[in-house]
Amino acid sequence: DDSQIGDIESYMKNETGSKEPSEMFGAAEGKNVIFVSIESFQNYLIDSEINGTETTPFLNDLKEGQETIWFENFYHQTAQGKTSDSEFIVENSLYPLDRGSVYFTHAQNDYHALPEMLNKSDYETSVFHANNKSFWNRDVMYDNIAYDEFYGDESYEETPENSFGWGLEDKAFFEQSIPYLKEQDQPFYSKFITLTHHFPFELPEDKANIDKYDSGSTTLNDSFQTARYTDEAVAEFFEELKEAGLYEDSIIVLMGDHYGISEFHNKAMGEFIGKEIDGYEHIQQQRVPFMIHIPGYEDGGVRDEVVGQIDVKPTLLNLLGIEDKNDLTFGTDMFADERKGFIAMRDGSFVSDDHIFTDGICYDRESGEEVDPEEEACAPVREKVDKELQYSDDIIYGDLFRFYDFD
Ligand code: GP9
Ligand code: MN
Repeated sequence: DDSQIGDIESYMKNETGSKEPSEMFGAAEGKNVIFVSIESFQNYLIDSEINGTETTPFLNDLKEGQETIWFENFYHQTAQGKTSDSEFIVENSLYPLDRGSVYFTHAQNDYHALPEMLNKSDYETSVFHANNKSFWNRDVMYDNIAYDEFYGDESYEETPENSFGWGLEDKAFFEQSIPYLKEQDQPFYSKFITLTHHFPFELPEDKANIDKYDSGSTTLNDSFQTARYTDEAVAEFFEELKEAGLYEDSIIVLMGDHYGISEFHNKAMGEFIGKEIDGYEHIQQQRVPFMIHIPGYEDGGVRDEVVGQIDVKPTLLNLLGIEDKNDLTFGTDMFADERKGFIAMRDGSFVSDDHIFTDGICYDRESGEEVDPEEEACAPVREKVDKELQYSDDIIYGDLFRFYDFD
């Protein structure tokens, strides 16, 4: 009922970190936002090499440049809804559900999502994804949260040469998207969802520019080839944006949507990274790339704050100089000094500044050592995590935002 929203509102306004504008407020004011959701990309790929060849030469260089801010401790927070969960978290700064996909089960709820907010600030908003529009119920959800345009598979030309497996390859996807992107009124917010680096990570051999890894897991072995392909596709996309005259006035945000290598491949992954995968390392493997590229920016580099998908919405709004005191988010602007101090996973695991907690074990974040259970070091944050996940579920199951006045 509507009495519940009161407590939740005060929690979201007062206890999820600073809501004041940060140092980066307005740093990308009026710019277009090109948001690239990179399928299944995890941080093990970044700076990795197979037989002396870099897997992601473009992304490696990009993150080193002064025009890019790279958050090396950025965690995905998705559950069974995979890509759709990552979209939901980014758009709403709410948590996904612990089973199913919110995109399917609660697509008709009242939300206060990023595209709706951007529309009010005169942005044209769109999504590009070369797959069936009803996959993950996107057509319904996108309509509800007010994206202006959705370019699905019928907007692309698929041939036997430019597609395999899941469909259109990323290189063709970006190339064919450019004419549509040019049609957008500026400023625009456009989300691109890639597909090539998707399980089972099979790439036609003549398109592979890196060897496979050699381990007991075909999945892990093959993943380097599709990752390399997608890295090349993103590199080409940057060039195409420049040629189209769209680069200078845009910021480009790159994010991995969720893990690609599941825990069934822990043995092979452990060999690859050179350490055994215990609970601590399993959580660390949930880090995915998050880079903000701002053409002309001179103060980029690596940042080590503990951040996650829940923080993306407030961060982007802050960068664009859009302040909305009534918005309700569980995340915090990544550039804020005063942060909430933890990233919660859907199963109750978490990463805080000092600890990593999962499967009932509390680890020291820096050393990876188990903390003596008697100390209950993780207990205070655990309570907050459980409360926050419960609040998020209450909002979704009760459709509670319909009782809250965002204006
Ligand atoms: C499908 C694509 C992949 O459209 O987003 O979905 P996933 O299996 O990663 O959730
Ligand atoms: Mn995905």
